Amino acid sequence: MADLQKIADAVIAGNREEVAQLTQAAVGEGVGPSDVINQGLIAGMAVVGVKFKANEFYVPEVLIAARAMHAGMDIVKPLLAETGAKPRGIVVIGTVKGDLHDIGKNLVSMMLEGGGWEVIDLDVDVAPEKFVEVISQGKAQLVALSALLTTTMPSMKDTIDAMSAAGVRDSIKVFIGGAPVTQEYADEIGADGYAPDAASAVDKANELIPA
Ligand code: B1M
Repeated sequence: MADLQKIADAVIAGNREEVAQLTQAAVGEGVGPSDVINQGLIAGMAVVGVKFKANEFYVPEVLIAARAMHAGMDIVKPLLAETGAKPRGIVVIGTVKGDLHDIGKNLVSMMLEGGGWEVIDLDVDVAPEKFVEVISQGKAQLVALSALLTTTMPSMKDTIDAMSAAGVRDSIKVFIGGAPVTQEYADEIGADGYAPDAASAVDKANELIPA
C-alpha cells in the first residue's frame, strides 16, 4: 500500500523526481487523488510552511519544495477533475497596480496551492478594474493583494475602493501582504486581513474562509 508520508517527505526534501515517482505509484495502486494531495502533497507543504515560519527554511528551500509539490499536482490534477473533488476554495491573487515585484506573491501563491486552494494568479501591475472583473465572475471567495513598494500600497486601497464602487466588496474577503504592509494598514484601508509571510497567508486564508 502506498505510503503517503513518503510523498510528504519528498516534498519537504524538494525532490521533484521522487515526488512524481511516488505520486504515480500511489495513483497506480488506486489511492484517490484527494488522499494523495491532502496526506502527501499538502501535508508536505504544511511542514515546509512551519519550517519557513521558524526560519529553518528560507526562500530557496520553499521554492524547491513548491516545485516538487507541483510535480505531484501535475499528475493528480487531471484525476481530481474526473472525481469532481473540490479545492479548499478559490483565491484571486495579484501584485497591485504600479508594482512589478512578484517573488513574494509567487511564494504566497504556491503556498496557497499547497494548502489546497485553487489560485487565479493575475500576475503583477494588476489594475483595480482587473480584480473587479475577475471577482464579478463570482467564482472566487478570496482576494490576495501583494505590494512591495510604499508608493504602491495606495493601489491596495484603490483596489478595495473599486470593489466597493462596483458593488462586489461584500461578496469577497480581501487580505493583503508584502514587506512594507502592516496589520494597521490593512485596518486603515478596510481589508479583512493581513499576513506577514507566505506560510501565514495560508493560515489567514483558512481563517477568513473556514472549511
Ligand atoms: Co525592488 N525594491 N524595486 N526590485 N526590490 C525593494 C522592494 C526595496 C525595499 C529595495 C530597497 O530599496 N532596499 C525598494 C522599495 C522601497 C520602498 O518602497 N520602501 C525597491 C525599489 C525602490 C524598487 C524600484 C523602484 C527601483 C527603481 O527602479 N528605482 C523598482 C520598482 C519597480 C516596480 O515595481 N514598479 C524595483 C524593481 C525591482 C526589480 C524588478 C529589480 C526586482 C523585482 C523582481 C521580481 O520580483 N520579479 C526587485 C527586487 C528583487 C527587490 C528586493 C531586492 C527583493 C524583493 C523580494 O523578492 N524579496 C527588495 C529589497 C528586499 O526586500 N530586500 C526590493 C523576497 C520575497 C520572498 O520577499 O516580496 O517581501 P517579499 O515577500 C514576502 C512577504 O513580504 C510576504 O510573503 C513573502 C514570503 O514570505 N508577502 C505576502 C508578499 N506578498 C504577500 C501577500 C500576502 C501575504 C504575504 O497576502 C496577500
